[in-house]
Amino acid sequence: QLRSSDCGQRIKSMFYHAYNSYLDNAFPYDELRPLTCDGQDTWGSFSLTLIDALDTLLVLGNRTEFQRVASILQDTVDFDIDVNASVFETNIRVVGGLLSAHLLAKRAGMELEPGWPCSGPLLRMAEDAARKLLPAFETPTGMPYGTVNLLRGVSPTETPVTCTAGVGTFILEFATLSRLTGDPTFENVARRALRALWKTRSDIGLVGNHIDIVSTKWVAQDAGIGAGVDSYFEYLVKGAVMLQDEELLSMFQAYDRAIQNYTRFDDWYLWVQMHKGTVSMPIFQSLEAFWPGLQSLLGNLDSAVRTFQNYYSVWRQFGGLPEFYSIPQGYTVDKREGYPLRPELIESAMYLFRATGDHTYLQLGVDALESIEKIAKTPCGYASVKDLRDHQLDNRMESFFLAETIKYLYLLFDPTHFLHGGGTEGDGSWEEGGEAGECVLGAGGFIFNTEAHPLDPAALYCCGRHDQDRQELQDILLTLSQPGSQSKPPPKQTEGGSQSESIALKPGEKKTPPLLSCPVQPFSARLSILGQVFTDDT
Ligand code: DMJ
Repeated sequence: QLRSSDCGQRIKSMFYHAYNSYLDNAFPYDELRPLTCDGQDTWGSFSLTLIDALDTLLVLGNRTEFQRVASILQDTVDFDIDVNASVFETNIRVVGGLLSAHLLAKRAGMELEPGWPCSGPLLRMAEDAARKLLPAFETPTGMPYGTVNLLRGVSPTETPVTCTAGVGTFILEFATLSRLTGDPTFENVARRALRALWKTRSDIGLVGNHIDIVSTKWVAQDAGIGAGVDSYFEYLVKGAVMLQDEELLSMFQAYDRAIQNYTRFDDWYLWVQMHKGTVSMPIFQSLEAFWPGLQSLLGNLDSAVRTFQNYYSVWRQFGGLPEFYSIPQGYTVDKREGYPLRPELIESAMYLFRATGDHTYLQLGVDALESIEKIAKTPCGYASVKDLRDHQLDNRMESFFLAETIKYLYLLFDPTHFLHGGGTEGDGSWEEGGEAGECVLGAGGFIFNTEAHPLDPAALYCCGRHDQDRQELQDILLTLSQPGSQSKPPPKQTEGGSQSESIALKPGEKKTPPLLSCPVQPFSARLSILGQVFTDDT
């Protein structure tokens, strides 16, 4: 029953049923409407499902279709449009999807332009989309507005109230963009927003759900790990790993202490009032199901396993995860009985299977596969489940179904997939990698953004190095052009305060390992021991 290769085939068929239905009936709209077999624009007007699904094609091994779609997107998608778009969603789905596709382009057999991975058409598209989001960050606090008009910037009537995740879910994509392109603006705005948000935490160390980004007043004061907050915590952890950044990790650790203290009961996580710590909603939300995966990345396996078991029991009760589940009542919450084919529990199963090898997690994969086929399949796609009690459907197939749910399902059953890392493609070092100092990509595993778009940390260091080379050359030329001047120009200071590092070594000199790195370990392995790496004072 648990033959992984059979499951892999079934998951591929699921993908192509949904994907071909989208192409045949909905493209160029953002999403497929699986009950009426047509399309609709939802988060913008950028063929969102195609962008979100692009890297999944490669994950499933379809290089030719990846190449075809990459070139269609280059020819057809235009971000110069008069559309109000969510800053958060555009970032995680569009910028994240394009960045990931750009970084996978070589593996997909695409023709690469000189300078790749530090340049390329998909990178330019990602940059173009991200630039459209920058006006949202021009606020007194640096925390972004939630919506921006892609042509005209932020509307003067735009509400300053934004959810927490909408402020703190940029560092992965924006730092990647900055490090690849050499333009620090993106990383700087993402960091400024994170620091501003950090300052608003309550005396007991919690953040609420919605904040006024101008006045910094908390408008919704429920603190928890689910809707409105989730990926903020995810990005502190993944940002810390990808950028080897202690500041981000210590922010997360402080939050985690407060979360464990005030919100955790019997390995469930409840919602509490952010200032008092009193329970405000004793519910579990399906969006919270990413948490065991994140815990396993931090090495907190026991706790992750127990919380996963709680969540899996809810899945078994309904054959899916209802959006909200009342823990005391053991039942769904009124008007929140739907299951829009979200990925989070499958995502956690993937990480936990990698960490433990326990077949319970494969069983969840089989359950998910069967449930989705049985409840959600329609003649042209897969539909969001409106109500898990009677299996009524909604006329919507969210793009994350192809970007995340199917990708994580597939990766769950393929533990040797290249995206799991493991250092098979290099020895984890980029220092002397490749001929003539080329980058060694894929050497340290991948970091998934919150929409399951894999980012290759090695590329950031390659292009960062490329940028430093350029800067160093410029500095040398500058020095030489000042006759008589022997002095070295002062090192460049980044916003984070750390010095830009020269890669030019003196003969016999050894390169100092970058902060917090474990040079020969894949990033995925580093994640699993992060707790030790970062807390060991010795
Ligand atoms: C996705 O867009 C992302 O995973 C986001 O972080 C949360 N919501 C959906 C999936 O449920």
